[in-house]
Amino acid sequence: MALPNKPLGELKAVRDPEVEEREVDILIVGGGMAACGTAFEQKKWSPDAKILLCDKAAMERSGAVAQGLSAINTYIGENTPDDYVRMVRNDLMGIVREDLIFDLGCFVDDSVFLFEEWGLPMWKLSDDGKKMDGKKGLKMGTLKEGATPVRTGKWQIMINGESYKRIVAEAAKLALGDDNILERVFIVELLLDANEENRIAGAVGFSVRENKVYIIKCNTMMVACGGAVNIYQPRSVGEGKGRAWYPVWNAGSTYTMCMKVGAELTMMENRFTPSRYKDGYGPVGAWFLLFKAKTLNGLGEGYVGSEAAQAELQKYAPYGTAAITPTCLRNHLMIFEMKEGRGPIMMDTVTALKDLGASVSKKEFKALESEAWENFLDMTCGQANLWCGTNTEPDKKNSEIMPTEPYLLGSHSGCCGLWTSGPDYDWVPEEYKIRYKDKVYNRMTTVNGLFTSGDGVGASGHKFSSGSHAEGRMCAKSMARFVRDNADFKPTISQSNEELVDLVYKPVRLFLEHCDYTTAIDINPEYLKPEGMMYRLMKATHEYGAGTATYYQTSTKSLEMVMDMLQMMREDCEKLAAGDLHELMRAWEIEHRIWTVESHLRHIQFRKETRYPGFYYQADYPGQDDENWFCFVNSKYDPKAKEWDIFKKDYIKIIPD
Ligand code: SFD
Ligand code: AMP
Repeated sequence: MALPNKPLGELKAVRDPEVEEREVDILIVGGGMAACGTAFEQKKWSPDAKILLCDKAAMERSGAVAQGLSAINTYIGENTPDDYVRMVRNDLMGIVREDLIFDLGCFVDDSVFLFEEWGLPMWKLSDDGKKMDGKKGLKMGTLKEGATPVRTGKWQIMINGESYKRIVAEAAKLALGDDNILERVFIVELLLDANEENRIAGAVGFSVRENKVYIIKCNTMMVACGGAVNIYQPRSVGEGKGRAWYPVWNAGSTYTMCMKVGAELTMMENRFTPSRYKDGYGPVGAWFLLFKAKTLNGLGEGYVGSEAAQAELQKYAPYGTAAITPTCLRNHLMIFEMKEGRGPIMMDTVTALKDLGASVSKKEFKALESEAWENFLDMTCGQANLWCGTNTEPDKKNSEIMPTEPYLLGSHSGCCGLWTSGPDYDWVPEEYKIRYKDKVYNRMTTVNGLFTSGDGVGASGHKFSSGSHAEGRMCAKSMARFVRDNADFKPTISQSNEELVDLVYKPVRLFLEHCDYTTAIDINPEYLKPEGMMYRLMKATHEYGAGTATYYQTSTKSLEMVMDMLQMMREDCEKLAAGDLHELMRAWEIEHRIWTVESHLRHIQFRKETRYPGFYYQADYPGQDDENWFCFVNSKYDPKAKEWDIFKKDYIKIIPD
């Protein structure tokens, strides 16, 4: 249940927090789209199971959909799951888990139907082809009944989505019941079973509203804490620093917590460097697809069709020459122009709106103009504010777009994450199935009983909000079976409660021991604050790890250097100090970020090619090397030996071209 908002100021941390123990059958970590999917579905499949969901924030507005969205980017509709696989495979330069993508493609629309049933307004096409949004759209019937959505692209549909997350969270909360939800509880680490190798048994976390540590035992667990944001120096500075495109609260917890208990990661070298409206981070999809806008270089030229651009795309055939240019290559073309001195890149909103105006009535044009604003007001309201603040009327003045700092995620146009089992169908290769006691559990990681979904599942991007929800629901079914099959399991945790409290509250105790030594509370020879560590991490990745400082380029030597820096940061994290509960969360967030970044850069170091130009460049290995690198790169951290292993895994083609 949500605790009330805090009074003025942060709650001071005390040395000895209260401890609350819980034991459940199913633990859901995270409260975003995927976790809400699991929560909603779980009650149906495990009506008698004890379930608990922990979200670090309040579910109504937590995660990537906090501000809402104006489109659902994965709706199969009249398309086929095979075609969906082809689209994702092409966008991610060939190397994906086709079993996971196909499986998702078969289920995703059902989540979209549920959203509509729960009250999310979807745009519809009227019989004479007019776009009907809000209540007008509702009059056209539901998608499930066969109404036609307003497609922007082949896969995307328009919604009135400011309250999207509230609607999805409400259904999840009603399904679980308030007593089975802990909000404002940050999970710090997962716990393995004391008696059985490689078996999940629980998690430990703390409340950010009370001095309380939670120790939770479970039979099975789904971790969906989203992707990793604020791991690179953002382009925004000063007051704007908190602004980023993806949710700033997601700190790589999914990847770090799972890897620390030994779960295998895949494609962590992949990242998403999105092109966004400069400074406000407004998404560009609606402008490209719905408004049919084009980008211009600084000379006012539509550079995408130029000979130079086409020659660049040729280098990356067959992806570069496909009907839809992959996201990383669209970025590559922008970066190419900028490096050639032909920046900045502008979104030609003026021409797009003028052209649209010519083909529709005045009234319809007014509606489109409103949508240009609503598109941002629904999901990135800061961008609409920035337009106001800079006197930008999109029909009169073009706006600059720019590749942002990199993000790590597995549900949008990126594919890093955990290596999970595919479904147990006969067409799924054995190599893609993960078994526990001879049974295959879809979306289980290589740690027995530990599942993930959404941004957590690697090698299968382009799920977006709807796909993440659907994947969470798919996990629920697997987990229900897992709990039934292993009903006699008694989770046992090797650490004592005291040891776990020592771990979680270490930054608080260090602070309380030494904070009186200096007059400036943030400066102390005995400790450092998470804020300082954040700047250190961002500076290192920015300059050496292919951040914006170097136009996303790194090299063998830079990688070697940043690895040393990361090791030092991990050592120094032992001295992180936190005076209040918010700062304690910051301390754990930076720890999670550092581990996630390390795995990202280790993977880049291992893959000796540049598979995703436009997302990052390995200067010593430019271009793609299909002969040696048309494979997954996977890695595993051994929690006992405290060592990393990184290796190739075969890609298996399932869906023909
Ligand atoms: O415009 C802990 N996304 C879009 N999806 C679409 O379908 N359409 C769009 O229009 C999309 N666009 C978009 C999108 C996201 C953002 C931020 C913008 C625009 C501005 C992507 C989707 O939103 C995304 O794919 C899904 O939300 C991913 O779902 P999931 O469940 O994997 O992640 P989450 O929703 O962020 O939830 C994470 C949860 O974890 C919690 N959490 N809880 C406990 N302990 C910890 N240590 C935790 N760490 C995190 C979070 O609080 C949250 O509840 S557009 O760009 O294309
Ligand atoms: P974005 O707003 O960039 O996050 O994109 C939203 C959706 O539109 C995603 O499904 C993208 O893959 C897709 N998209 C964005 N830009 C383009 C483009 N220029 N061509 C094709 N698809 C695009």
